[in-house]
Amino acid sequence: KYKACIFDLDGVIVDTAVYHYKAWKRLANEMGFDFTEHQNEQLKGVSRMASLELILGWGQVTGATETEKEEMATRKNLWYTDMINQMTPDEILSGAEEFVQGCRDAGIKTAIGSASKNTPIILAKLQLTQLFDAIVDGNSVSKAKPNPEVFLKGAEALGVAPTDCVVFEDAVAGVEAALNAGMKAVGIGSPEMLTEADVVVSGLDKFTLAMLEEL
Ligand code: B16
Ligand code: MG
Repeated sequence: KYKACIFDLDGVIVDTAVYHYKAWKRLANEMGFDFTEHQNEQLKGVSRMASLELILGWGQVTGATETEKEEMATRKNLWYTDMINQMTPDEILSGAEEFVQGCRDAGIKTAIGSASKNTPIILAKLQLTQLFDAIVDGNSVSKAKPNPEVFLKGAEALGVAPTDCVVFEDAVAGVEAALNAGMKAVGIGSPEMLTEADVVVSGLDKFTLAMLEEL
């Protein structure tokens, strides 16, 4: 019954949060403060510049100019992409590749809907690029989740109506973005966190095409 599945990247297909954390932590440490892995949870699904704003707030860093902020974000991204460049297909989350392939085999279109500007390189390193009919990422959207832009653009690129799409998301803002787009939302993570999702599973290894039909 559903014609397309749109997948968030970080936290759904691959776990890059650990690399984001290492790189942001290094930036914070260079400025003389630290933040916890728990705080890092709040950065999931949040854009690069919005993440920087949150981190500067935690370190009570005030008065940085826009140019300085751009430089900080660029510095963090260089450390991050150094790590991303070492990734291999072993890091694909359990069941993700199998589920996406299963969708394709069943005639369901597939797309990526991510906030990350590094989406193309991550997909290339995981050797998954060809598994998606459309890729909408941080390079092609201007409004961050929970704005539905990223998923609406995905549906448009696939030529499918939003109501015929199901989104897979690990972030609260991402689930909201899916619902704001008029799509169904499958939460990847814990039901306590992703309360608005239509259904929540711990990973794509726990989701089936039969469950898709029941949404
Ligand atoms: P970049 P998603 C998001 O990806 C990450 O969850 C978030 O932590 C990150 O800040 C954001 O991408 C931007 O990433 O710095 O690579 O452009 O979950 O929307 O796939
Ligand atoms: Mg995510």
